[in-house]
Amino acid sequence: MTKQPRLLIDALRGIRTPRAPFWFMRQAGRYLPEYRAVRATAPDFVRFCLNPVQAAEVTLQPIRRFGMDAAILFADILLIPHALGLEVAFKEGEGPVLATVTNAAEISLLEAHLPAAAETLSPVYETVERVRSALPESCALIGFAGSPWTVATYMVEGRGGHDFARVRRMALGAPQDFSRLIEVLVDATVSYLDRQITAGADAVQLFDTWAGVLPVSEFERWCIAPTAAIVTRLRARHPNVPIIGFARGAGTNLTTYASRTGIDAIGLDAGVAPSWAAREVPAKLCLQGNLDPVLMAIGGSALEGAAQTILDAWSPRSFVFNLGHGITPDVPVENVARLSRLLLDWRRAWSTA
Ligand code: 1CP
Repeated sequence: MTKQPRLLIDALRGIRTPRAPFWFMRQAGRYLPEYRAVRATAPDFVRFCLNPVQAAEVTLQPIRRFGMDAAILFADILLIPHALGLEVAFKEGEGPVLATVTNAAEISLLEAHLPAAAETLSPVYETVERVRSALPESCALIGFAGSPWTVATYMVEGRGGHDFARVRRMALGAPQDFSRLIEVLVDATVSYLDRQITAGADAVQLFDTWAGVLPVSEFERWCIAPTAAIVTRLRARHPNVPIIGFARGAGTNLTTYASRTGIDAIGLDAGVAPSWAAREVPAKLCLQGNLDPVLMAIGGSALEGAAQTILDAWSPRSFVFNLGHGITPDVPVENVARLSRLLLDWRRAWSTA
């Protein structure tokens, strides 16, 4: 047990903390000059993620500057396809490029890599150990993985979110093959997150960045069911480690996502009105989000006003302040510092309980 309480973990467990804990998606990254300096010395992005000294350093950088309540492990959701033997490259200005998975034979090849996949990623667990021992006791460490649907979109499309025609066609036209792919990803993700938790992660987040691509009729099968399977299996091994689910763009599907996946906290994107979430998400779930990241680039009273709207709407509940999506490279460091100060100074009005 920790001596000092971790605000983030309390909030994720449903406790109304004196102030809202905060962290920002993609809080390590290209908007920070000290990140760019480390990045410039790495041969490529995958090797950067698998270098525990460098990955630990960039995980800690935003905490030193801004004092967030949580660090998020520096890694990438595409390390699982890499560990399953798929070629993954990050091209300058182009984002990730992957060898594509198109048929049953290629899925069998991935399956063959499954027993060793979690072990291939052991440098990540060393990063977790290094970060946990360097972090202030009161700061939580969040481990993460992509959700199977989102990771599968990259594996079938071969790249990021431009056109989801191939993955949609595979899910609808070859559902048996596609569900095998999803099962491989569920297994790999459970082992990977299990190892992150054993190494010292205090909570984990599942990123379903492309959940919004799924029509209602397929949302249950490809988003909710695999997420619920991961949650059930992780919880059996680690009953006290909170799990955050982030199904970006899921809109009205969020209510079933919240109630049927078994997650402890729900990450919300900026398309969700804070007042809607306060009303519609079951009270036992912690809310996390959901400031428009563009406001982080703009700053000033627009940023502070929108932050205040979230604080006011969610004050009666347990919540974690975050962005609706990741910080972009154009965000001025000063805006992150300003918002962090505002959040560190904020106090819950207990009378609204
Ligand atoms: O050269 C660079 O610096 C590359 C930029 C970058 C960074 C900083 C990539 C490539 N990944 C990361 C790190 C990363 N990725 C983290 C670490 C924590 C942090 O930065 O604070 C995390 C949590 C992720 C997760 C991730 N990767 C997601 C889910 C979250 C989200 O933003 O929706 C996704 C979709 C990815 C894929 C990916 N990796 C990198 C890029 C540019 C992308 C997105 C490409 C696309 O739009 O499809």
